[in-house]
Amino acid sequence: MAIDFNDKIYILDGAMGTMLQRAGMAPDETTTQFGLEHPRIWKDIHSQYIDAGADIIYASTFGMNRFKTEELDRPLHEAVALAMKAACEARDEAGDKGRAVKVALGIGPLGELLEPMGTLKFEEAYEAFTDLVTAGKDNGADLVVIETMTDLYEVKAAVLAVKENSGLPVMVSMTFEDNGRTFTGVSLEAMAMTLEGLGVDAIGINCSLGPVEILPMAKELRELTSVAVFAKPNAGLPDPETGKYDITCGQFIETMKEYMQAGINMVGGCCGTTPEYIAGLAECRDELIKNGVPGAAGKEEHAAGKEKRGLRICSGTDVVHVDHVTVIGERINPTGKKRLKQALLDGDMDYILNQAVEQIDAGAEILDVNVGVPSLDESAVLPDLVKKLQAITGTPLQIDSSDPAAIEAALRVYNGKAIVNSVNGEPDVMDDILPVVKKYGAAVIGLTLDGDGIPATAEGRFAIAERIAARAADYGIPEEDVIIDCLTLTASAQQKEVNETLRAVKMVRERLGLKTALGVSNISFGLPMRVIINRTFLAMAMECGLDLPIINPNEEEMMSAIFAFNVLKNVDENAARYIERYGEAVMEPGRLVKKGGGAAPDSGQAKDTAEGDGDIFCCIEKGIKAGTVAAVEELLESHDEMELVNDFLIPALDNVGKGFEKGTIFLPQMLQAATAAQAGFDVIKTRLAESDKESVSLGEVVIATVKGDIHDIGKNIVKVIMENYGYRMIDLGRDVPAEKIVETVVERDIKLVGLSALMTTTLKSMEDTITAIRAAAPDCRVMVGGAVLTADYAERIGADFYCKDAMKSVEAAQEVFG
Ligand code: THG
Repeated sequence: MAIDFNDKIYILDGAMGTMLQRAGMAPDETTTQFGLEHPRIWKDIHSQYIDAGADIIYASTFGMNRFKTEELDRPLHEAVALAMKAACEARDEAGDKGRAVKVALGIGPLGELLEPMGTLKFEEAYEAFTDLVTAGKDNGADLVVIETMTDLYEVKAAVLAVKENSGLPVMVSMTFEDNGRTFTGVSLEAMAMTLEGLGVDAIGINCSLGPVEILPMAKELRELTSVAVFAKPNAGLPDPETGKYDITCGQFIETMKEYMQAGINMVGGCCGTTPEYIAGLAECRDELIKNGVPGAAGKEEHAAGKEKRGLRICSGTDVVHVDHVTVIGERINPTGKKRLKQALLDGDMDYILNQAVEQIDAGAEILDVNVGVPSLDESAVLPDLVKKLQAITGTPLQIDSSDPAAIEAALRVYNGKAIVNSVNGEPDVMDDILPVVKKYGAAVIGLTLDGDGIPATAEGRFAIAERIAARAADYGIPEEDVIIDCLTLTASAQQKEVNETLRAVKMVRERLGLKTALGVSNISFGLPMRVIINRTFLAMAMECGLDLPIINPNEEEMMSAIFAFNVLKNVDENAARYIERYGEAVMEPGRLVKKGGGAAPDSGQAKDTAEGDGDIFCCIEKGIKAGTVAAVEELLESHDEMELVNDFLIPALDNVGKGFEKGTIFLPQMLQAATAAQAGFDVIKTRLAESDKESVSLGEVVIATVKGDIHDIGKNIVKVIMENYGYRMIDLGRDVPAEKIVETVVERDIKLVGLSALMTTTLKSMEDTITAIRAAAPDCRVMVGGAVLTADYAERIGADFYCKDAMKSVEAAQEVFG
C-alpha cells in the first residue's frame, strides 16, 4: 500500500504541544496527559490545521508506548484509540466538505536507549512499536509517521513493526544537530540509504532547529534519496527563558518557500508553529504552483540521481562509497582457521572482535562475517556476532552465509545497509535469498555458478551474471546494489581458467555496468609464496575492473597494491588516501614501519605487545571488555591501583573523549569504550576491597533530572561516562524536587551536582534548584546540561558549568576534584 509522495507538494501540520499550551496545558503536564483529559481540544486543533491547509495530520500518539503507561493512566490501546478518534473525526468532517485529508499514527522515540547504548533489546523495541502500530491500524490510521528519532536502529525496529504488522505507508523523520548528525551520530546519508532500502515512503528532518538551519540539510537529503523528502522545522530556536521560538510566521514561510523550490515536497512545522504558519505554507505552495513550480522537482529527476549515487554501504554512522577499490576483510571466517573455529564454539567473542579491530586498523573498509561451523546454529550465532561487532565498530558489515534464515536474522539486527554474501545463479537459491535482500535493503554478491557448477569460460559466467541481475531486478533490487563475483579458481589446478575469470570480470563491468567482487586468495592454493601470486592476480583483476577484493588486509603486500592502484587509476584524488597511509612510512624487508621507528599508536604510552590485544589503550578505545580486564590484571602486577587509573584508564578514555569532541567517534562507540573501562575499574575496585585500601573514587557527584522533567537519557549517559572515569555517581533519578537534591548535598558534603532538563518548561525548575543549592551549600558547584540549554542561559541561571555533552561533565569534574 505504498504511496508515491513525490507526486505533488503536501502540506503537513504544525505543533500540537504549542497549541495545547495555548489551550491551558500546565507546564508540568505532557501533551499526552493533557490531551487524554481533553480529547475535544485535540480534535479542535486537528481541525484548525486542516482548515489551514494540512493534507496530512499527525494523531497525538507520539508519546504513547508501553514504557510510558504511567503517563497514560490507562491501557495503551485505549489511549491510542482516543488520540486516533480525535484526529479521525477531524479528518472525516473535512471529508464531508470535500477535503481529502490523511491521518498519520505518530510514533516517537520509546524513551529508552537500545543496545548497545542502553539495555533495551532490538526485538523488545520491535514489540513495543508493534503494539502501537496495531492500535493505530485498528483505529483508522491512513499511514504512520515515525518522527523525532535520533537512533537509526530504533527507527529500523519501528519501520519493521509497521511493515510487518500493517502494510500502511510510512514516513520517517529524524532530528539532527547543527553538525549534520543526530545525537547518536547518524548522518543524513546513512539515514537515507538505510531507510530507502527498508522501503519507507518518505524521509525527512524534524524538530531541534529552525528552517534556516535545516535548509542545507534538507537540500542535501533531497540529493541523497529518490523517495519523497519532508521537513518540519521548529519556529526558529527557543528562548530558554520564555520558551518562545524566535522567528515569525512571515520569516518561516519565506525560508520554507526555498524548501519547496528545492524539491522538498512535504512541508510542515514542529515546535512553536501554529495554524497560522501552516496556512502560510499552503498559500505559498499554491502560489508556487500557479507560477509553475511543478510539485516536487520531478520524480524522474530523483530516480535519475540514483545512478549517480552508485553502490554505497553503511552502518549507523559510517558510509562507504564503492567508487574506488574497496577492501573487504575476510578474516572473520572459520574456514581453515582452528583458533577462530574454537572461539566460535566457545563463544569467545573477544577473540573475534580483535580480528575485526585488527582488520580495520589494517585498512579494511567492510568486514565479511561468516560463522559457518557445522555444529553451530548460524541463525543464532550470526545475528549475535553482528550485534557485538556493530557495538564496537562503525565499519559496515558483509553477511556471509548460504542459509537464508541466518542471513535474515543477521540483516534484521544490522544497523545500516549491509552486503549479503552470497547468492548464485540457481533459481531456487535466488528465490530464497533475493527477497530477503530486498526486504532489508541490502546489496548482494552474486556468484557466477549454478546447478551445473562454474562455467569454464568467461562467456558462460557472464550469462549467469546476466540471469542474476535480471532476477534481482524482478525482485525490485536496484541495479547498483548487485555485485558479481566471477569466481577465482586455483591457478595450480586450473591454470588456463585464470584468464577466464579476468575476462569475465571485464565483461560484467563493461557490458552490465555492475560492480564486481573476488575472493582473491583462492588463486594461490598449493603454490609456494602465495602472496606473490595473490598480489599479482589482484593487480591484474583490478585492471579488469575488480571493485571489491575480499582479502586478508593484514597482508601489507596486498594493501599497498590497492592503495597504489587507486592512485594510478586516478580515483584516489591527489593521492590523498595513499599519502595518509604511506606519507611517513618506510618499507623494511617484509614489514611496514612508521618513520622514527616503533609501531606504537599515538598515545605513546601504549604497551608494546606482539598482537596488540593486550594493549589496554586499544582495548578501551575499541570497547573490548575482556581484553581490558586481562590488561588491567597484567598491569596490576607492576603498577599501583591509582597509577593504573590515572596513567592508563583515564588517559585511554580521554583519547576516546577527544575523538568524540572532534566528531570522529560517536555516542555508541564512546559508551562502549566507557563500558570496557568500567570492567577495568571493577577489577581495581575488587583488588582495593581485598587489600583494604581506600576507595578508588575520584570524587562523589550527585546527578538528577530536575522537578517536572521526566527525560533522563542525557543524565543516564553522563552517569555511565563519569562512573567510568572513576567518579562515584549518586543518581537521584528524574523529576527530582530541589529539596531532595539539597538534602543529599548537605548530608554527604557533595562538591559537585549535575542537573539535567530537556524541556524549556523545566528550565525554571533548574534555576530554582540551583538557587536552593547555593543557599544551603555555597561551596558546591553545579553543572547543567540538556537539549534546550545554551551556555548563555546556563550562566544566567547561575550554573558553574555548562555541559554541552557528557565529555564536558568529565572536564567539569576534573576541574572541581583536581
Ligand atoms: N567469493 C566470495 N566470498 C568468499 C570467497 C569468494 N568468501 C570466502 C572466501 N572466498 C574468501 N574468504 C577467505 C577467508 C579465509 C581464508 C581465505 C579466504 C583463509 N585462508 C587461509 C589459507 O588460504 O590457507 C587459511 C589459513 C589462515 O589464513 O589462517 O582462511 O571467493 N564472494
